[in-house]
Amino acid sequence: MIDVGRIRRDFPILQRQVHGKPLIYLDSAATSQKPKAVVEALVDYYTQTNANIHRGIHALSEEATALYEGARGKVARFIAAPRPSTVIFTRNTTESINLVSHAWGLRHVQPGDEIILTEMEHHSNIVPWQLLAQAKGAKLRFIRLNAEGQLALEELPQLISGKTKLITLTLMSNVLGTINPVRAVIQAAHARGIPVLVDGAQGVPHLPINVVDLNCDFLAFSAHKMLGPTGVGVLYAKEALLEEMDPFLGGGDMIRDVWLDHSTWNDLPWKYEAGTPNIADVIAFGAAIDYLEKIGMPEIHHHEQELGGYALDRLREIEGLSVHGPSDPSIRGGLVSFEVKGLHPHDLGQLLDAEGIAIRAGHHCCKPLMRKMGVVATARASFYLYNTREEIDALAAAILKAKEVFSVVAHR
Ligand code: 7TS
Repeated sequence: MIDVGRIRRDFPILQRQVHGKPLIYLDSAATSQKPKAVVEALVDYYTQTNANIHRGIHALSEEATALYEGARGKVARFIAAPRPSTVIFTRNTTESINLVSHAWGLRHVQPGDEIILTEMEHHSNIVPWQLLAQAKGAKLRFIRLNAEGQLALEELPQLISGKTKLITLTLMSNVLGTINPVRAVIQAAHARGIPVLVDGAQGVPHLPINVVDLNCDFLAFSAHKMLGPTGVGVLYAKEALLEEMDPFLGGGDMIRDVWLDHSTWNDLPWKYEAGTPNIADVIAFGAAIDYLEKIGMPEIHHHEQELGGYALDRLREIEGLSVHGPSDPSIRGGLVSFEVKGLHPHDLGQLLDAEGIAIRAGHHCCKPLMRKMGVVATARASFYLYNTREEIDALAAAILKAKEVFSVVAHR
């Protein structure tokens, strides 16, 4: 059991008011809030250490380099990567996926080849593959969803063929909350010699993850969704893939030597980190990981699943409200997308905001999924380690109030 009261004291923003009401933050799937330790790591870095890394021989530069590489070590430990050099810092999940679609995709994907995605992917795990497919004359195929918002995995054997070059899928849907059986997909893919990219943007912040045990080939995720700052993403990849791939961006730090007509590449991981990286935010991300590990990922997952189940129960009590995604809470993470009959998600979002409750309303960067679901937008409440049952009660009460306000307005 985690001590949510104590955790909340570490997040100064949770003390503030919005429109005169205590903030109830239910939008962590968009970005999480940050504990004091992360903010302090940023302040400490800029007030005590600030220098460029990997180049100076002066004390500050050496200290900054040690902190930056130390954060890489923390990320590697967090996902159980075999070596820190298999952890590449990027700007976000989106950039990590684009790194693979360029550095791996341009080399390996040929005309007529196929890449398998799923119908529940975020735009950032669709558009890079569309660009690659267009550039290479390749084709995208999709694992379909069933009515419960789960992958129709029984169709996978028919989708995989001798032309399949990669399978890419999200660990957890940012709309449906579905936790996908990525292990089964990876096993099926590897049986045919096909690598798998896991979009961990929603999964890694909430579930214990071990990349060796999972045996994924690529894993992409963002610091800002797991208590860290914006502007830092991670790409983990198997060492052999990183060794063999070409660089993504060219410039300083990623080279071993440069002549006027050609260059050679630095060792891993720096081969993929061109230019001055986001030093301060990477270091503060290390503080976020320390924080998550102190609380414990199994405990965080358990808390969120409990909250998710409670939210399903409370929201389903509301007349005219339907919840999207699996009805079984054990295959869902801590987020709930829903629809209230007669109330547009944006109107609902605004009415909840007036009560100090932050949810997200929109297409959640999943337009193909919205079309599949037959909606233009959903309302979504998402939870993290700092949320409570009382906040879900407040959400349910505010939805009931919004329904009343809206029916009064609609009948005037
Ligand atoms: N993949 C998934 C599954 C996501 O949910 C998101 C962001 C991304 C990739 C992209 O992450 P980024 O850090 O590169 O932007 N999802 C959301 C969301 O659901 N609401 O705001 C951002």
